[in-house]
Amino acid sequence: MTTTTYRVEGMTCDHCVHAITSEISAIDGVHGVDVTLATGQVTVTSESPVPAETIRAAIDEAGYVLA
Ligand SMILES: [Cu+2]
Repeated sequence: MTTTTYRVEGMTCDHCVHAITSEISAIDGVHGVDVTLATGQVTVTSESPVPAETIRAAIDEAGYVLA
């Protein structure tokens, strides 16, 4: 298992947390997504490292920006 923390800009409420969580959870091999709204931190647990571009695309799809 690999755990990586990213910072996402633009999240303001529980809806944002949900949108980010569901987009990243849909990535192959991702087992868990933990979002801390106050700091904008998104911690992703996956079977093997997920390419940063894949994470960026998912965050993009949800309507937010990878810092
Ligand atoms: Cu929101």
